[in-house]
Amino acid sequence: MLILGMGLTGISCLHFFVSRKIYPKIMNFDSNSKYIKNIKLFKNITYHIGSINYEWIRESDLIIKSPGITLSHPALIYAHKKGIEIIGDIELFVRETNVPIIAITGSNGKSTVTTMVNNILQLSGLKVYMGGNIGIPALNILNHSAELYILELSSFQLETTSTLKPEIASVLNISPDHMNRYPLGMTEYRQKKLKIYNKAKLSILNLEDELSYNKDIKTRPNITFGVKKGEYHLKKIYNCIWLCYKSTKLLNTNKLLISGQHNYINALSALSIVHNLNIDIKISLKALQQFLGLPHRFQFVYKRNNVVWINDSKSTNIGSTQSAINNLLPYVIGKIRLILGGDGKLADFSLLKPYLKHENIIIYCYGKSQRTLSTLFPEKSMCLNTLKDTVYFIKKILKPHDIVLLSPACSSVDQFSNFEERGNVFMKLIKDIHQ
Ligand code: UMA
Ligand code: ADP
Repeated sequence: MLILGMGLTGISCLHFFVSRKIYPKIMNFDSNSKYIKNIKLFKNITYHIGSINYEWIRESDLIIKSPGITLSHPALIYAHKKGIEIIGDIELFVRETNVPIIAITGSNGKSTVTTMVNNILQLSGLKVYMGGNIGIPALNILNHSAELYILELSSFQLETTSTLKPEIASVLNISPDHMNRYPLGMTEYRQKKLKIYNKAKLSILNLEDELSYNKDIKTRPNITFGVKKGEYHLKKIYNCIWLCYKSTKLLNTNKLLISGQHNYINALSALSIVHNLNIDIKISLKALQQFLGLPHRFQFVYKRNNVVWINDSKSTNIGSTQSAINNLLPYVIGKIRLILGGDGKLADFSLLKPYLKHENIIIYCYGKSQRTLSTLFPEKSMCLNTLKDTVYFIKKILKPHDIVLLSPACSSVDQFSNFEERGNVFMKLIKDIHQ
């Protein structure tokens, strides 16, 4: 047996096997695994780092692949040709448990909705555990007392999962992402996401996002949500937006601590997901009202001299930047100073153009994709090397009523280890320039 990838997933797989007195081998193709120290702590484990050990691949009867490694990696093509079974940690997890699973995927909003559902179910007294792409490897939450699992699943994880039979499955939305991993483009990416519905007992559908379901899925048991369409929807009554179920008003969104239409939709999807679980609606609404939002997601971090700073570092694709801009445009008096940049993952950034054309938006581009991004609107774009350079530059030209928005539409890995580090650096820079 062979584990590929010495990251969070690889380590969780090692713990899983070693606790069962099974001692797999572990390999990292790159030479830089930040978890090498953790691997060395395991007794009886042999590891290989920095290249492909074809002999180990040939000898293995099962390969457990980390999501960051593409199935089209030469080592995995070789293994596939040899007829070796390749699975991921989620497949291992579902083979191990009979506890019902709520499975959530989508291009944006997964972590937010997964947390909302977790909060609702915990407040109602259920023994639930959440994990998966949210940063807690699924195998780490395997627990004898669990009544329900909530799994956030990425397209990478769904690729190597075949026997998942979720009690409830949801694709929140689909917009372009990870095009560097899908040579066949959106069709391929969408196909991986829709796999979540294959054996689901109940499907939760975003009626306004036609890419996120298909005709066949629509004929199976489902609950629907959407801004206007859907059993769960939003309704504007005078100047207030309400969360509604069919003709019933549930909650005025001004009672929520999170803002932005995308978050109201996230709340609707969380309510749709728990709909069939016999949860008192009052408890669900209470949990939603207590939810503070997750850090680095459209997070208002600082206000001074009538300038607002927003950390949306978790925006790693075009869709999330679009929603951040849409949320702000109705309220902007000064300029939106939008910071874009990082690793674009071969995205077609021209899709951002309609959202950036507003005269109040000024664009600052940094990092690996800065040139491509700056060609969208060269007349109002500026290129800088780093996030630090960008923040210091913006500081000099800020005016009252401006909004500085870090919503980079790119992954962070060109200059940071992850979106958290990027967001934390941004917040530290804001603090530094205001001292
Ligand atoms: N590696 C190689 N060769 C490669 C690729 C990776 O050797 O070609 C090695 C790296 O050196 C590293 C290890 O594999 O040591 C990393 O594996 P990994 O990238 O799968 O990372 P993990 O630490 O296992 O984290 C993964 C998810 N990462 C990815 O899918 C890229 C985490 O999601 C997830 O939280 C974690 O498992 C637990 O389930 C992160 C993510 O960015 C947040 N996800 C993407 C997203 O949300 O857009 C899908
Ligand atoms: P994911 O886990 O899918 O990456 P997050 O909840 O972490 O989702 O949010 C990631 C980014 O997407 C953030 O920039 C956030 O503001 C934005 N976002 C959250 N929900 C939605 C949504 N329903 N539609 C569009 N963007 C969203």
